[in-house]
Amino acid sequence: MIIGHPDCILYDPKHEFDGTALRQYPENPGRISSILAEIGANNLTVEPARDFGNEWVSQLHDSDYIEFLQSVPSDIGEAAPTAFNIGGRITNNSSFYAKLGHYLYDPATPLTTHSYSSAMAAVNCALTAADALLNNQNLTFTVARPPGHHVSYKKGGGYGFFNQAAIAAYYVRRQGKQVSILDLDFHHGNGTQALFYDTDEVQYVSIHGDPEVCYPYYWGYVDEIGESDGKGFTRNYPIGPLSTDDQFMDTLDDAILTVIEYNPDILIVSMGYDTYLKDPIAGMAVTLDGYERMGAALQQFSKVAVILEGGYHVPDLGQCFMKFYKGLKQ
Ligand code: OKP
Ligand code: ZN
Repeated sequence: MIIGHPDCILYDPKHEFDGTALRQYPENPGRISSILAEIGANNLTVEPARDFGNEWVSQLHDSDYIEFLQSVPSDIGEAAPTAFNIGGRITNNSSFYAKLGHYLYDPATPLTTHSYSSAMAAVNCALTAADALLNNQNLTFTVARPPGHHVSYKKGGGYGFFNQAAIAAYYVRRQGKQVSILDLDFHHGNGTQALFYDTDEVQYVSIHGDPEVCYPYYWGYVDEIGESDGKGFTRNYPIGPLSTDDQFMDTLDDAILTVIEYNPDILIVSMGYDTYLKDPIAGMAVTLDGYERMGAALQQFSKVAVILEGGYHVPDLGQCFMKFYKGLKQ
């Protein structure tokens, strides 16, 4: 079952600041069209997401942060912080730009009036995908954006505003199921890690580019394993930023053993196709065949929800998705 929502294409900023210049925004609605075209070409269909309201978003994100995203002034255009709050204060009367630097943690995630609607649609897709596993489905996929795995309790960034994979995991955990999140996006899911760092309620396992050289830079080292009740329930597998299919698969086999130890009823995959060899912003040396192999390696799990995170080579993104889909489905 594949799940989508029309609001996922509303958020459409034109530019990001890449440290030197403005460039075309890589995380754009064309990503969705690329995947939908491939889904259509394979005679598959997309089911609409259900509306879960605000309840589950509010469990994992701060209410003032949610309100801030909901009340972006209509004349603001594409707003990025001019200063970050690294330990100071805001008040209820703080201006929009003061709050912007307080609630975002990177300069390359522009906030627009549509950020909230698209992020909320992506949450509803993830919740619909997870909820279907509690009923009669065994395998669900979202075709949704923006990505969410960099988003923590009250800090957006990494192209996203709500952490839909974490929210879906929390939801199934509250329904009494054991749940693991396996994060295969190129980038470390620092937001997901932070949300579950001190709890054994959700296991978080990630494979990603070495943080010494790869965004988000400051998280994802092997010795980050969780704390207090969460000790041992976060596991990180940093790998070389140019890893091949074979290297990725070797690490995936190890990561899968770690998930099997936890023995989840439900596996949530934070899936990014930005490990692809042609990815314009990240990219390892993973090929289309590599995605089929990754999918096949996950067949052993009985209930899997695949949540879309990154993947920025728009022309090939649909094929990456479909290879992974077919590898996992067979
Ligand atoms: C979101 B997801 C690299 C700049 C990276 C932000 C990347 C966000 C990725 N030169 N800027 O994990 O795919
Ligand atoms: Zn990524």
